Amino acid sequence: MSTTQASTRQITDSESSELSSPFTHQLRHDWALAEIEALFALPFNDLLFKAHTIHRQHFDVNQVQISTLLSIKTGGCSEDCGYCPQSARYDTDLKAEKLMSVGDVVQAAQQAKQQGASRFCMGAAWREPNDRDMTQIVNMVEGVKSLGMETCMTLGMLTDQQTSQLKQAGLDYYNHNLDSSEEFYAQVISTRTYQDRLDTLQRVRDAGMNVCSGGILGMGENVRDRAGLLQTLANLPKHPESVPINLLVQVEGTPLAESKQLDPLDFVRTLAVARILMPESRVRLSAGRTDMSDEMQALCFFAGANSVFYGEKLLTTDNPEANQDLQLFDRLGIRTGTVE
Ligand code: SAM
Ligand code: DTB
Ligand code: SF4
Repeated sequence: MSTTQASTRQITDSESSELSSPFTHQLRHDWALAEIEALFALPFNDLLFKAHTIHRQHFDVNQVQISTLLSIKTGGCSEDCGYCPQSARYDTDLKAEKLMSVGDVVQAAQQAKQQGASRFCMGAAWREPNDRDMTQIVNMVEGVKSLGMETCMTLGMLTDQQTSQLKQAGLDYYNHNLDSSEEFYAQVISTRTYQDRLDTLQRVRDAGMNVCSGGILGMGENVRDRAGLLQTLANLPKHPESVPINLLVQVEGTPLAESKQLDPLDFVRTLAVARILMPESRVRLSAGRTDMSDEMQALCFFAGANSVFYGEKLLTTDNPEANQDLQLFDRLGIRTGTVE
């Protein structure tokens, strides 16, 4: 094809309808696995075009929401999640620490706010919170909220009573990941079931909190597992408001430390499919960014990612320096103020 022909090519009917109609992508909760696998199988450019078009119909594509994480209770966890440096079962050089004081947590949140974060996410290495810790947890939520920040917590499985305590305290989001497809999940974690996780998500929903739920890529799963994870999330009665897609941080001593490296383009593909399936959700480019090039992250934002964890630490592992992120946002013309 000559250059002239290439530059005067008419867009096809299907491209045209993707570009013009905001109504072609109603929220769906009935995705079949085969349909999702077909999205994964699209040529990369077709998939990214589709995802970016949907992204543009639902969001300001130059705006990224930023949250800062804090580990409020580190290590010594009873569970056997094969990826996690905080499990007491693996020798990972991590020093276990007890639950932080409310004052220290609120101080860390204040610092995160000064650096520009709009949401503060507090994580605990627990299978589930103990009822006797709930007063301290509730005080943390109230303290962080009083700074004018959005709050998020990830504490493991919850009971109905605990979800209503958190809701009453003003917790905005609860993070609880499905991690992978139901089939692959069973190869990674034996101490609790996929159904346990779905039950907690339902309780969070019933209590009226926003749901944050996603998974981890690069654990040795296949495309069908990635499709299965996204299918389960998208077919929930309501899409999670926030969908974190983590790249496995390979921590020495964990069973998954030697997993085969994921092709970066397969990571981008998964983000793109998440964007197509859940058009109104914040898709979060989560753990693993220190192993990603700026160019790969730029592709992720193009594919539909529109939130990140911000600040030099995730829970126990490294995240890019705040300055480095600000420079990247600047180079990409991305703003981080919230518009919600
Ligand atoms: N203990 C609680 C739980 O498991 O629900 C909350 C904290 S847990 C560390 C939160 C999430 O971090 C996990 O569900 C998992 O998706 C993610 N995560 C843990 N270790 C990771 C790793 N090495 N790489 C990527 N994500 C990881
Ligand atoms: C999520 O999906 N990723 C974050 C947050 N939710 C809690 C945690 C990533 C943890 C990475 C390993 C660590 O730092 O310990
Ligand atoms: Fe414990 Fe959560 Fe880590 Fe699993 S992911 S070992 S539950 S801290």
